[in-house]
Amino acid sequence: MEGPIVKRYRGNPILTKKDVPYAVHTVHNAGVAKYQEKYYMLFRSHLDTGRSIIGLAESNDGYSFTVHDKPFMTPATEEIFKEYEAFGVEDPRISCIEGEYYITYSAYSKHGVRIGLAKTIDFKSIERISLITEADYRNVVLFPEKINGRYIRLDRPHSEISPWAIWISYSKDLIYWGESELIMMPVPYHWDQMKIGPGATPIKTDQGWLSIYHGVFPTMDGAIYRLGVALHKLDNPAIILGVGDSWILQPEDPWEVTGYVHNVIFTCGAILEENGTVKIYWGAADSVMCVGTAKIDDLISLCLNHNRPALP
Ligand code: BMA
Repeated sequence: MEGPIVKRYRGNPILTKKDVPYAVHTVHNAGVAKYQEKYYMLFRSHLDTGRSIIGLAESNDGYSFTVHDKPFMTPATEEIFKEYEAFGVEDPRISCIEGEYYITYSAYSKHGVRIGLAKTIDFKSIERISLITEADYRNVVLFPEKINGRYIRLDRPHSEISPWAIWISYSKDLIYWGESELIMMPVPYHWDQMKIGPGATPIKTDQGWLSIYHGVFPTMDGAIYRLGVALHKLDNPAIILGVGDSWILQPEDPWEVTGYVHNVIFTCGAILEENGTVKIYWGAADSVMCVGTAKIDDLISLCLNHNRPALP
């Protein structure tokens, strides 16, 4: 492999608040999916209040996006969602399951942060389905197909006595989840030692499910958010075949190092193309959206050949 494992697109950042036809301060942490040959991006934006809403942008090539006139998702006005989204909706992930696009997002309120599940079939309208965790959870992402007859998700519950880590849960109907299990932990004094969380929707490959996750390292100048990769067994994603020992992307460009929150690379979406490259989308410094490409084989090789254990 020559050069960095993830090649940044030269036209980064690909989306900023200047591209949004309504008043927002940021464009970041977007989920991405392909629908009818187009790329659809659901991005998070901060409002004046500091609370977040979700906008929609579309693209023919995955690099040049046009933002729709109106936000796609704002805090709900109807119960029960109204009560739990009052402080905003954040960080959407999109999983296409049997032709329908499911969106998991963080719902903030005075009660804490929990995960909402919504659905769209056409990126025109959205239907909320259920709140699928209690507080406090963030970064929940669904596998894009049922495995052994069940839906599966990666979870990130919050804990006061253990570093925040990646769990897995199962469901028959997408609403009721259980059999939860801790599957991956941060490693002490490593780039992801402070906390880890699921990132992009897992990508199916013939060698396993590739998960691009975020890992956080604490410094005297605050946290540094980087991306790493893990490979989960195809027919049983609770088994991790390998976690890449080194990160694949860290804040380096000026808009990644400085912004609303400095030193942040945070992904909610990646697309595997037919030529074996993955477009990885990331929010930079909680301010703008960027994209880069990696070869799926390089990411898998990192997981299988230069790895560390998923659990201590
Ligand atoms: C996390 C989340 C992300 C954000 C990151 C860096 O806790 O809030 O949405 O990108 O912090 O601020």
